[in-house]
Amino acid sequence: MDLKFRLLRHSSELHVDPAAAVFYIYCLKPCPTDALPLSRSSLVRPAAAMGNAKSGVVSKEILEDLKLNTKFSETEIVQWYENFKKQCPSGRISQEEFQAIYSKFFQESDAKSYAQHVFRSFDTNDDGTLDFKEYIIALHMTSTGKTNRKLEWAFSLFDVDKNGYITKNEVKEICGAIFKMIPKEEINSLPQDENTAEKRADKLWKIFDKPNDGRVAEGEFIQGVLDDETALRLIQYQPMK
Ligand SMILES: [Ca+2]
Ligand SMILES: [Ca+2]
Repeated sequence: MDLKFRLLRHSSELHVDPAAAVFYIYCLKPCPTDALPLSRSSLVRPAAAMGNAKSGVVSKEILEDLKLNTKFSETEIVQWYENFKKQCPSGRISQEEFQAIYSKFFQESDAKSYAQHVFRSFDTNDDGTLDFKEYIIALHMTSTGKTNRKLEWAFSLFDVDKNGYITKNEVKEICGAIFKMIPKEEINSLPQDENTAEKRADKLWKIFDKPNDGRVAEGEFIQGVLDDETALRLIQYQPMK
């Protein structure tokens, strides 16, 4: 079984977003639950003891920050950092690289615009690249299940202009991007009322915009998805196979 399908299998078991699976591919981490091959003591060295500044040890500050703000252990973060530096010696992932990884994952469809939006949602400091910290936070947010954390991320994905509200046009934009990722034969088996990007957006918007004020705040979005299984399904794309 190739890496892609192994990851798809794991992603559906663990309700991991394809975005997280893409990140696992990036760091060549076979699956989220794999035991780490190296012992903790061999991985964690104090930054000051480093003989070579380029030896790829994560800084204590970033490590502490990520331990505090994600579910990952020190050992996991350190191993991801080592892999990250191997894959990405510059320490930054560009939008083009990110799109290329997505395209590998979705070979039968066009994931380009979705990848662009995902990249934008992870690039929290808007500098056009993803650094290690943004990368680990992204992995953390997308690899949890139906939790507020993942829904906060989903909200930021839909809030294209980052103004704190989602409008119907933004829902249309993201539904359009999601739709391009769905292979043709899967589209044929979708329910009548969600088999185009417009219908999907309409259906989703009806669930969210209850007071009809034309915009949805983060809290309304998260509550809407928690209250409605259909909304949870429609905001994301889980490949069928
Ligand atoms: Ca950035
Ligand atoms: Ca917005």
